[in-house]
Amino acid sequence: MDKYIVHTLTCPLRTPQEGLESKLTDSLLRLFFTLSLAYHVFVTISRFLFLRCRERERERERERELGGLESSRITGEHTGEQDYGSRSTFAGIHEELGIRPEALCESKRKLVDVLQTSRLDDKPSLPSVFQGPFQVSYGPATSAAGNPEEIQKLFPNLYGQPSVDLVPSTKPTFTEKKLKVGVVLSGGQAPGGHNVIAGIYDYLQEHAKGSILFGFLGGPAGIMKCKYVEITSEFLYPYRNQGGFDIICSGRDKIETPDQFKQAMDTVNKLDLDGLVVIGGDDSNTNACLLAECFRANKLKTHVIGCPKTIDGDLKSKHVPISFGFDTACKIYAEMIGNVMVDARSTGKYYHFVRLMGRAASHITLECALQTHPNIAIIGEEVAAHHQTLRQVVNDITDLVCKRAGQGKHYGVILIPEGLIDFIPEIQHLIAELNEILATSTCDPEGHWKHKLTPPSRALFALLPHSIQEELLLERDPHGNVQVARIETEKMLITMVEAELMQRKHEGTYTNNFIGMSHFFGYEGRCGMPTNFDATYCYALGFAAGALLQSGHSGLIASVGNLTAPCAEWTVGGTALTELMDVERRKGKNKPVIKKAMVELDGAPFRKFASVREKWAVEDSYRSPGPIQFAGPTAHETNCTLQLELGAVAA
Ligand SMILES: *[C@@H]1O[C@H](CO)[C@@H](O)[C@H](O)[C@H]1NC(C)=O
Ligand SMILES: CC(=O)N[C@H]1CO[C@H](CO)[C@@H](O)[C@@H]1O
Repeated sequence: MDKYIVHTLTCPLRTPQEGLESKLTDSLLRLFFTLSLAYHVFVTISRFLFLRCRERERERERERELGGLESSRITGEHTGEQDYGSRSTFAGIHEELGIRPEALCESKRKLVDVLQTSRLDDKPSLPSVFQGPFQVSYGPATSAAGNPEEIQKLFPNLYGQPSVDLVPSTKPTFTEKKLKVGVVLSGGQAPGGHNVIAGIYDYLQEHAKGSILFGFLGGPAGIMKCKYVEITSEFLYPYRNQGGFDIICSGRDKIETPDQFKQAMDTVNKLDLDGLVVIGGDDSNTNACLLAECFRANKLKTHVIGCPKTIDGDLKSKHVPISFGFDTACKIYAEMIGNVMVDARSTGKYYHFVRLMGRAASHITLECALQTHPNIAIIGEEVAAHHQTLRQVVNDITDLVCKRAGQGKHYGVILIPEGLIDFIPEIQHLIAELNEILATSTCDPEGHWKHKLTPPSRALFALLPHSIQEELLLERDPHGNVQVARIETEKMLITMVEAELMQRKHEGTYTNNFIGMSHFFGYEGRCGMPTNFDATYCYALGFAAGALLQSGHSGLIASVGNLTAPCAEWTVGGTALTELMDVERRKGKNKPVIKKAMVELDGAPFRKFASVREKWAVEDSYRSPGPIQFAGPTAHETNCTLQLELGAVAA
């Protein structure tokens, strides 16, 4: 094209014929130029529009990540949440991406692993009460975990209802009327969720043939937007005894506003539901109770039953001995910790600092310590009870490093609960001050802003490693607050121990080398194939939920007890959700909450740990339990926390 232009422009002599031709050529050329100009303008504008769209798409993506979508199948990756995000709009995202939620579930799970496949046909045992006809036996009227008058005001239709036990009877007591039931997975994954759904499904098939089970897609958003699938036997099969929540996926939305309650009512009316099972942690079960109250107050026939789910182990009470997923997650972490211990002893030169998931409570760290016998396991609740400072925690670790060095040991394993920072008051003060300061001003590079900190906070800030200082200043959530959970405590402690050892080197009290290795075990444990215990426990919970709905109960959490006995002797029933509740003042309003169960320092598991930890600190009593077993001598162990709490083994 360029050549042609050059040619026409440089042609010196023209005949008239040529003149006409060149005029024609000129106008053709002009037309061509115009067209090409228009084309360029068009391309530029579309490019601009495309880039803007992409930018907006990215923004939306970021919002979504903050919202903590619980589906790795859609985003292709985990979204870094751990209950710190606020909202997700799972169904909305499907619409935006043009994905039908139904299609998501049409792409049936394909199992290619021999072990996974072999687990599919493993039918969990059932408590003996389900072997024959049973009836309901009621306990005394219940109260609340705290502020009973307030709880009564918030739940006038449910408050005080008795807990329920299923007991054998001579003849069937419930009509086998067909039921329509919905189920929803709410919050972070925990191994065994699929078996709860399998339990509900099988219960309905066995005891109310012809019943229908709907699975709401993507968590509570699925209820609000009425996005669901019907769960059939073929659909369910590839998920039996498997980890994950991908059968219907989960989400973190809460049904909170009057509008959202209305949407939920519309959905259960539209589907004509007799029951709704909410599988979730403390917040989700609180939400389940609010729904139960709302449906009853509005005279809907839909009953609501909760199921205790969370790997963190902080949802428990007298009647709910444990939440599902805890057992599997701890065994997965214990395997990895055991491996790291063998590594420590093999190389002889590393200190492994392992941070474990579990949010505020240190149940996971304690259970893993009991299973693996580390040199140190920090228990957040103890740090709080003794008002320990960060400096003291660091000094304790450093002292042990020096002591072991004296024995010629330059390695060790240290377990750190994710919630440690929540328990050190001085860090809480620092964070509160930072939130305050950063809300109104920015940090000048010269550091003048630091003078706004109180002297103790300023001293603490100066003590922190540079990377942690940056995390504190830069990583904020959408509300502008420091993201405490993102702070890599294990790295922080390594750096601080290094600094302290350097100091001691100067003083001549330590002469060796210290190499710290950091680990965070979290997501690795949330979706493992459930242990025999979790698989069986969850299946029983599903049966319990089915039975509670069939017997016409609402506002209860399915509870299966006597868990250290063989499965046949497990007790089955439901506990009033209001009995687990207390009120908390949030934003000037009384909000019902299920109190998180923290590690009790006078409880058997902690006492057991406290009695042996000094030995573990200096001697290497490492225990490497290996991978989860489904058959063989250790396949049916439930472990330490539960055994000790229920008094099955002496502390
Ligand atoms: C719990 O299990 C034990 C066996 O370990 C059994 O003797 C007891 O009767 C069971 N308790 C209940 C309430 O079923
Ligand atoms: C890891 C661990 O401590 N496992 C224990 C689990 O419980 C059984 C008893 O059922 C014990 O024998 C195991 O040692």
